[in-house]
Amino acid sequence: MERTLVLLKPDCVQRRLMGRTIGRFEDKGLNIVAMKMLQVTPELARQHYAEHVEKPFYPGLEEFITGAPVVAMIIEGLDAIQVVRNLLGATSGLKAEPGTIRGDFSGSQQMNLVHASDGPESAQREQELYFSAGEICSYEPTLSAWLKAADE
Ligand code: FUP
Repeated sequence: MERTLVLLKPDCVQRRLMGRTIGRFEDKGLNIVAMKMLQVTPELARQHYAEHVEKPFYPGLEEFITGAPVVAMIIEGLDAIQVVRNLLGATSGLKAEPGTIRGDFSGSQQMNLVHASDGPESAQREQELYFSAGEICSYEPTLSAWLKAADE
């Protein structure tokens, strides 16, 4: 089992797409083990996007991500990091395949609705950035036996 950090970005919240986006993860059989709404501060934005802080697009990205609330989630499942990235689609909504969240709902590189960790290290780092251990609710979904074989 893997865990990954997902953010419903300000455009997702403002466009009333939270429910449909969360539904995509639930429909796939993934397990949401933590969730909260928060306002990203400039300081948190710089930590989250540490690898991009020096890039020319960073000031616009910070203004966007701090411009309205976000919803942060930890999502759990087999190969959850890659499975969630696949559900999101390519970074730019203009390039993302139809059927993906970004491909179906976004036509923008910046306003691409959802963030998800891109590997095991960032998943760990980003989970710790948004959640304390006590905010994570581990539980066994009663549906588990009907979502995958016992030896998977
Ligand atoms: P992703 O891993 O899909 O979130 O994408 P990146 O880490 O490459 O980029 C982080 C965020 O910066 C993306 F959500 C989109 C945004 N971005 C821009 O706004 N302009 C750019 O030129 C590149 C990325």
